Amino acid sequence: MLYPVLTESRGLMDLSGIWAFKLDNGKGFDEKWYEGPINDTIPMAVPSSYNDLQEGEDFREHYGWVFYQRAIRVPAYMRTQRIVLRMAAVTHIAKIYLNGTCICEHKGGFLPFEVEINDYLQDGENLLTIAVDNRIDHSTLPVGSENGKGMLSSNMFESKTTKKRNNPNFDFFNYCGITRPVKIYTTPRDYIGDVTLTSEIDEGSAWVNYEVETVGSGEVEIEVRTRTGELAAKGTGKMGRLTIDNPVLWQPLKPYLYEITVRFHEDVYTMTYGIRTVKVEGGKFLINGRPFYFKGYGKHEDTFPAGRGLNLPMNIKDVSLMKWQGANSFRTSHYPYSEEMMQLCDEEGIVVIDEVPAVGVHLNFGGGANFKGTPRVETFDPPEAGGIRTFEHHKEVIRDVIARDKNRACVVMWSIANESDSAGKGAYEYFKPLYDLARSLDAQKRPCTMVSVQMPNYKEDCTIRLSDVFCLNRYYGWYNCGGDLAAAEAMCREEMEFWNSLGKPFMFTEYGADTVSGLHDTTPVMWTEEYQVEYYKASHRAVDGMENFVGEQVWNFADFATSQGLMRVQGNKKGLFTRDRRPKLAAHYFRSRWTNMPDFRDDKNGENVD
Ligand code: BDP
Repeated sequence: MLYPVLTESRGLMDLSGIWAFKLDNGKGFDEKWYEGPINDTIPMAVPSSYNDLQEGEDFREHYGWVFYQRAIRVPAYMRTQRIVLRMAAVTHIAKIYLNGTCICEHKGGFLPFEVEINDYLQDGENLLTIAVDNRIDHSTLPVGSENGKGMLSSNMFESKTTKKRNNPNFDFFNYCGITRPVKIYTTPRDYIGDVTLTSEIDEGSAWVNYEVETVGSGEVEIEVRTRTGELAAKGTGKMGRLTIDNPVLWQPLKPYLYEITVRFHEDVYTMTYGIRTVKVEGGKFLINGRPFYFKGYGKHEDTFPAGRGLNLPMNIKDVSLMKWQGANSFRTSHYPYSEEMMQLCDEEGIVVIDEVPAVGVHLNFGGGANFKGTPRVETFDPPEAGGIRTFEHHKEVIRDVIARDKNRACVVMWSIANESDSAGKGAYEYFKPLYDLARSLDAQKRPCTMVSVQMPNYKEDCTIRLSDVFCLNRYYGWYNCGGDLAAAEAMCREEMEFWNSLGKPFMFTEYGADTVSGLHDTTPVMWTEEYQVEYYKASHRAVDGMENFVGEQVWNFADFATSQGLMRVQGNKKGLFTRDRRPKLAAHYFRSRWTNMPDFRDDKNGENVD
């Protein structure tokens, strides 16, 4: 799906701003709040998560629907064109009403969707209402407990409350709302529907293969220009292969983006594109044929008070901090990040593992703060027996993330899930078709992975049969052997020797220790800044030098909000940075480690070779 841009043929209006907002009191749909201006609303920022923008538990922990509303007018000169309303992310379920008519419904909180609105627009003022449901259960991604019931991780014993609430089967706060921009864009009636690009490189030469999807009649023309505007290649026809002379490649931290212009009849679409290749060969992860080493993080889109709302200044700051630390990559744990962040990574040369929102596909374990999950149910049992019902939706999110991000140079691997029940009965049967789907949809044929949870029976993990790269979340020295780093190091090494023996690349996609900023001790005890540093040093002693170990992504870049729980101190504290991006001791430790560590394994001097 194309990102909306302003061109000589396309209009663009951003509907960001203050909208009217109201929590559903259970009557919103019966009273048809979408048919007219809603009474007693409060102002609400769009885009943003709403949860932290008003005080009190009832607001923050609201369970169910909320309504957003605003008036829109569309300039008369645009009305001859095709007019599209595009939501970049509404978490988790949306119903879109225009002048009282439901024009679109969508499930999934982290990917864009759109609807043509010409037939519903009136002259003058139009009433746009977006109803948003934040409920999660065994059919949603991410997964929550069924029907607003279930054990909270803060409960040692069963609670008698009948109050329904979201019980995430994952370790981050269930921030909701219209979290990314809502836009209106226009195209001519005959228009460019999609563009797919792939690259080949060979000893100083490069080719860009393109395929353009169109609606209507006309001829396709495509141009590739350098950053300074010189023509690098051009072609005609819906698909073709363009030769790029003297190509400049997109490289980690040394990005180069070409400008692509596609014309079709009256329509013009422009985008940037980086030429690079990605391949797994033996135990190596090759970018442009060179063995890359991932240095970076699992992250979250999580800031105060926007929650998961698009925060452009923080995105810029985060990439700046990554560079300050000598990092080169991150994973979009645990859902696709904003298109603006992906564009920034293309422009800044930050390598991304792109993850779908499949977290919590493990009914006996909810990750981090929630060890309980939903007991006595096998994850992949048939739905009638209480098993997970995410399979069809899982296919949708894979399809949609690839449709959105397929042309991005920064994306080097797809992550099909985080910490699923990948050693459970039926896991291979559930996941094999999903890997097949991702592989068939991605024209760039990027490697696929699934991030696996620490478990004693790791040799039964179905990722061994399915993944191109083994991505491991390991907490030796925290959830296991906490306070005994010598034992942690030995156990970690023993397991890593197993992964190293399989002949494929493997890496840490999570490892870390909760650390409250400002807690210090001469003896490094758990929760202190000193312990976090010692924890990482022990982990590194266990894996450094292993032949097929291709990277280290810490958990987490920064502290982040979670559900309340006995193991969470106003959120998860495993950040190298605090939530407001102040460095802990470990941030300096990694800065010194990573700035002395090359981005490519074939670079013995610590200098990257062009
Ligand atoms: C893993 C999860 C991650 C958690 C982390 C933790 O993948 O979402 O936040 O551990 O416990 O279970 O900190």
